Amino acid sequence: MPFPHDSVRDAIVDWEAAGELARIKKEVDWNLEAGAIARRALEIGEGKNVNHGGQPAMLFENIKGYPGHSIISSSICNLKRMAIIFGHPNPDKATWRELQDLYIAGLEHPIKPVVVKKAPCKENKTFGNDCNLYTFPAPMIHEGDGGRYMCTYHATITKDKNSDWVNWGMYRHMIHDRRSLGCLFVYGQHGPNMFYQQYEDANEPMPCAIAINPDPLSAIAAASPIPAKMSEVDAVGGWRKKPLELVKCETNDIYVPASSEIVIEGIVPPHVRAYEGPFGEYTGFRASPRDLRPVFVVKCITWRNNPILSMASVGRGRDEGGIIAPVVKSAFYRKLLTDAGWPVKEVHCYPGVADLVIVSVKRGRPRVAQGVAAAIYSAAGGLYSYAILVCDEDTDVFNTDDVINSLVEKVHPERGIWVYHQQGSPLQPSADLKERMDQTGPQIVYDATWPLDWPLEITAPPKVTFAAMYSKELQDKVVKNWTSYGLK
Ligand SMILES: Cc1cc2nc3c(=O)[nH]c(=O)nc-3n(C[C@H](O)[C@H](O)[C@H](O)COP(=O)(O)O)c2cc1C
Ligand SMILES: [Mn+2]
Repeated sequence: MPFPHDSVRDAIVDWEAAGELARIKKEVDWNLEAGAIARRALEIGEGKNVNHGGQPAMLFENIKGYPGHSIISSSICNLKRMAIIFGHPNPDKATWRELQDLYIAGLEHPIKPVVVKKAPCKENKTFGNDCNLYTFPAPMIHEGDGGRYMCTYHATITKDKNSDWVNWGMYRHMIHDRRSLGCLFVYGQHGPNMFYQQYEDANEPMPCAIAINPDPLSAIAAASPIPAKMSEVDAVGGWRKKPLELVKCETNDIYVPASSEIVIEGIVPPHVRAYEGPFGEYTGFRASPRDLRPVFVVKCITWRNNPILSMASVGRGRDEGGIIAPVVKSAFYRKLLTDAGWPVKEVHCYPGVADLVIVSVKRGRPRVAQGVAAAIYSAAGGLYSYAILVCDEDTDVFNTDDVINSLVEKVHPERGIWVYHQQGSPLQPSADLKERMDQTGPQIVYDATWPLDWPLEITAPPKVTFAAMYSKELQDKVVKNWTSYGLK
């Protein structure tokens, strides 16, 4: 199947051909079993720092009580599956940095979508009181979740009230009843800002559509910090190098990816709240309490024949967010910092613990760690990056041993740690309950750069590594003779 993939079904063909998809034909219960299988798979190999390999995506084809339905889980949980959908020429060898570059190239050459009249997502339709979310096998993912989650990997689409800007975001939705969903609308995120600051302020319902399982690049766009006023769909066009096909909703003026498996149309009414959550979260903890949150009221559901629902069994480690962020957030921060004139070399949101942002910088600018951190913490999506490690440029941010070495050996315990109070995350496990509920949790910066007033040759301890200690001549000799020493 050639790049780009027009639907998740196209991507499934390619992932399967690359050994990156398992079809699970045995009957599986939507009630905890599917979530448990996916969670275990994501934890196999933990600690081994594998960027390729790991467990495949899973297509559950036999869901108890739901003939004709299936669920795909963990679609983007390793670098290789992500490389495949970005059209990388050699997915087995792809690096984080190469994917960051593909990501930025798309943003710099956005392509507008095209509108089609006929679309696969319209094969089935229900309206008003005939809508029933329980038609679909929405999973109870973790023990302790507040309900069945219809949307954990999707695009929630809203329109700016004052301009043409359309936003796609990935905000989880729990089923309340046949026709309503809860929304985790975090302050500072684009779609939630539109709701709180525009529609709710004007006491108007916000039109909204949720596209479940669009083509995989569209799902990645929804989970990406695309700058405000730029529509995620234009970025998708840029990555595809080809426009994406959209189709109009039945009950409002929102356009959705035509190949989506399921589309839920509706409104988010002003000043209505219902208890949402809790939910097992990507941090590896269930930190955000059940709370009163906005409600999505369903007006219409359309879907493809034999629809494929998506599921992210998020938790500790390399779930969807933990793998997407090292590409999309790292690329966004690198571009943002570089454009603002910070002397940044590399940025790496750590795979699986992507709230840690590792930044390497060229020496020279005073207070560089503090400046870099303030820029990240003030940026869109920066509220999820509450630990930043700033290193000198000779630290390889993609090398875990090098990163931990810098954190422990170069961060001065008194002078190297800075605490910020910018935007807090409601999901931050280390913040206390009130801080989580108010979004006022603090952030930390570890400065692992040698102080500017240390003359490097005199005060800074020299690095003791093969590359740093020996002449190029001797290094070349040792490498050349390696096998003749009897070594592998
Ligand atoms: C699987 C997954 C689930 C997510 N759930 C939420 C959520 O419930 N609420 C939220 O505010 N952000 C959530 N995010 C993060 C946002 O999707 C991300 O910050 C994105 O940039 C939001 O779009 P926006 O920048 O247009 O607001 C999730 C990300 C992933 C990968
Ligand atoms: Mn956005």
